[in-house]
Amino acid sequence: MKTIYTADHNLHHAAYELIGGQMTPAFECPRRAEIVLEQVTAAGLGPVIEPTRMGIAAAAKVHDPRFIAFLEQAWPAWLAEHGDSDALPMTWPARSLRQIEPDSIDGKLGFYSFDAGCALTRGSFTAITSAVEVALTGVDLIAAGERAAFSLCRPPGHHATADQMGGYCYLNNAAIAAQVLVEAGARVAILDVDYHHGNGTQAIFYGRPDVLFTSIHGHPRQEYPYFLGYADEHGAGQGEGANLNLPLVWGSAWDAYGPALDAACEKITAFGADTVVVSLGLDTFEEDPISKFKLKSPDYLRMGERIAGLGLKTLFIFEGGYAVEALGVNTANVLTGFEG
Ligand code: Q9C
Ligand code: ZN
Repeated sequence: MKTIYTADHNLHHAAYELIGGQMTPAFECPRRAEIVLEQVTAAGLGPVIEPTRMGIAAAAKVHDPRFIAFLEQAWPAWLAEHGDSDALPMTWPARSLRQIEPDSIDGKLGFYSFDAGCALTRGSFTAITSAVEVALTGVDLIAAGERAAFSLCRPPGHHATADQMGGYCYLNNAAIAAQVLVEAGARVAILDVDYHHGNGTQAIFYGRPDVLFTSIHGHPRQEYPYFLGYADEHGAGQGEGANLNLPLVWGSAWDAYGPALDAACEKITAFGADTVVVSLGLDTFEEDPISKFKLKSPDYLRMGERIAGLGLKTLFIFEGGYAVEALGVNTANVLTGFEG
């Protein structure tokens, strides 16, 4: 299969994140995409192509245009207020507070985010928009008849909601791709295998019957993003039945993960999908520095085989994964397992 990649992702590079009370070098770093590119190339998976520069008008199909405008304008406003340091939110409109967009950049950063894991740097908006183009170029390949494609997006997207960034995510690459596929006539299911619940993707499609969202992730009682991802979230209104969460507890290995993946795949088959968008996070790996599942490198071959067993058109969209040394091999293993 083809991989879509652009070096633009390097323009987004947060210096630090606050973890466990310590300013720690940011886990979501440019090297992640570079090592995946290296290993996908070494595995001989197929050509690596640049994204088509179609712009991000399609992002407004799932995101609030005011949020997209905020992302575009945030850096110059931060630079004027604070100088050339990472733009980070620190105050949020939590329970008891008013939901009114402030004028100042610090207020806006809180209004349009749900955590502090989403720094904006000078080139972030270029990287964010290029990641959307990488995802949409994957859509074009599928629409043109390819069985599968790998959109090597960075920054990731699945935590981003219609109007909030968070969890290293800004625009929801997978949700935008899924929406464009739907509008092209596809019946789309999303399979989110990132360690963290894809709260943004779930929220975007929660009331809709036409896109199925399935996710296997750390249980929200234990794991980020903490406030969504329970098994009793089945969809709302017309979307009732089109959402499946399979939370697993800390320490889960393939013996628990494999059956959960089977359950997600059976739901996707029952939904009658013809296309699956895979939010491909590799932070389920046993050595991931911020995660607590225990998958091993060969397990990713099985993951790819099981996804191939769906027999559907498949768009892989890169999400999380922070054990950088093994990240490339683990990603290539999913794709190799899929190709069979
Ligand atoms: N105690 C993705 O994988 N912070 N995002 C975790 C660790 C947020 C992960 C703090 C993790 C976000 C795309
Ligand atoms: Zn993750």
